[in-house]
Amino acid sequence: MQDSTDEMYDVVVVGAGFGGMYLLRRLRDELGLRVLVVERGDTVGGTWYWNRYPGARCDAESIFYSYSFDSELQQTWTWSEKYATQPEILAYAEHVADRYELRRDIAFGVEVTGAAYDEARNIWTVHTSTGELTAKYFITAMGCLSASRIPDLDGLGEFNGTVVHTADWPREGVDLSGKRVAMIGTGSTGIQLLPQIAPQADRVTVFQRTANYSVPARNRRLGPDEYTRIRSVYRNLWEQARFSPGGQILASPAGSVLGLDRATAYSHLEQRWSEGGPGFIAAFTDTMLNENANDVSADFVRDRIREIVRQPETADLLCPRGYPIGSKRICVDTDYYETFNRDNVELVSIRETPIERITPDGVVVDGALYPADVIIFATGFDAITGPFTRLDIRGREGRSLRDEWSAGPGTYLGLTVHGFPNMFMVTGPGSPSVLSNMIASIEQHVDWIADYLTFMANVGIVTTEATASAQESWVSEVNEVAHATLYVKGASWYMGANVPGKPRVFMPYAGGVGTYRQHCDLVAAKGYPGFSNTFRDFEPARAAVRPTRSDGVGPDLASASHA
Ligand code: NA7
Repeated sequence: MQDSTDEMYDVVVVGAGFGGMYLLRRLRDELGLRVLVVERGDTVGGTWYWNRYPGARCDAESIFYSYSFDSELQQTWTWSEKYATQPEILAYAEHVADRYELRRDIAFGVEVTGAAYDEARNIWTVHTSTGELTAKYFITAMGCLSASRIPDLDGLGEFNGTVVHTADWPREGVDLSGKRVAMIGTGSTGIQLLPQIAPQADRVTVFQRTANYSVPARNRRLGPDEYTRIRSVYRNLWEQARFSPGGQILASPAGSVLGLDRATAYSHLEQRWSEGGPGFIAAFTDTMLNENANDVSADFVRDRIREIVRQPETADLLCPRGYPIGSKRICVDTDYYETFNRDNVELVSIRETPIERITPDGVVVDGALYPADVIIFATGFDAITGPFTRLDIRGREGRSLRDEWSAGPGTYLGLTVHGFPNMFMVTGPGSPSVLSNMIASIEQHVDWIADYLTFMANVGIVTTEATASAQESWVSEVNEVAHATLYVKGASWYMGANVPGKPRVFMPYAGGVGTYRQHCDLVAAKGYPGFSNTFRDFEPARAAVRPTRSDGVGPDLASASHA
């Protein structure tokens, strides 16, 4: 890797997950730009590189949680299960890296610590653990859940046993056989992990602050016949997915639940429950819009929990209350609730009585010591903005992104930030990101950015920056859309509620992938309003630019050159 400022890249990208890999593919191979991707891990995969805890699995269907930009790639890769495991997703990421020879332009094992826009030279200086880089464009593809969090618990440093966070699981694994395990956190991760570790461990004590709603995955193998059928319609499926609310195809809702009697509503939900997967939340059109409608699905899940879990007190603690189903991310499990029927699993609620402290021997709650040899933190992430605010990113006049976002993130389209010229974000705050199938969002963001860079080159723009007013309107749009839903009623990481002191602002765009795409496409079709630009020192050729999509042919760059 280059470690001085004497050589300039067109683009420095942070992160070689699915966002960074597709950026490299498009910007390097189709736009002909000189791109360097900086990655702190030692291979590609991002989220799927780090989150290698037992049971880690994607809860978007594998046929959608994979790229659509190359139909040959799509037609030749075979997913073995409906919901892919972490090792299989990582293998896919590595396959993609090899197929497009991405590794040669990725600096592995290098951590970006900050980046600063140099106004005089119109370049970005990117600070890394091994030196500085310079580039015309700075693009982040850091994922939304990459800044993991271990809560600040008294005495943690004195614990005699092993401490591990699920997002930093040792590659060699953690031997839990015969061990007493304390598992803290019951979000999607804890819910996937528990059924895997309970059979190995001597004992697992689960510390639950908030009970989550979880639905069964009903994961299964994808047989050859099914795969042949999928391949024959893959392109069409993706075409629909791109314009769908969640960037993947879920069964259509059965209309409003409010006009239905409970038995009819329950029979719809029963069908979703037996089909499995996150489509449960989309059983009706108004689940996320109306509290009475939401109660029906929430009651249904509580009824199932009481049926599954034999001990009534444990079942009661596991029943989520006080917030709408779906307002915190719905969890998808395999045998989570069933695992509480095992003799070696104990549930401790820390809702009213938080963890007091950690001692050398275990976890203390309400004066009682729960002995442990291993503490597993399944405590999640400083989501969405955390990956940014952990870095020192400086825009025009040295303004700090951390300060700019101290009351909540401001972006234009979730892709750019006022005051930070020539910087773009993939799945940034204000985009559908975590409310969508990430791959659908990633492809759309990267395509949009690639098209915009092409447009800039064609018309001679050398500096582009979202205007304050465009950003304000987009932030209002994001807020308005969120406040029309029940998402804002849950103390979720979507709202920053899991991190003490973080502003409570709903961060993703809740209007759906399809609607968001239309917003972005409209901006492109209108010639990119909402930006203030400076131009090269000559009369620009006003080239016609047509937006492209992941499966489309890229714009003609033969005439495009960079200033
Ligand atoms: P989540 O969904 O943020 O879950 C973290 C869990 O850890 C959740 O149950 C938290 O309780 C709990 N937590 C967090 N901090 C503490 C403290 N200080 N004490 C006790 N318990 C705590 O993260 P996941 O990794 O499970 O999932 C993240 C996403 O990854 C997931 O949605 C998928 O998209 C994949 P809380 O609910 O905040 O009360």
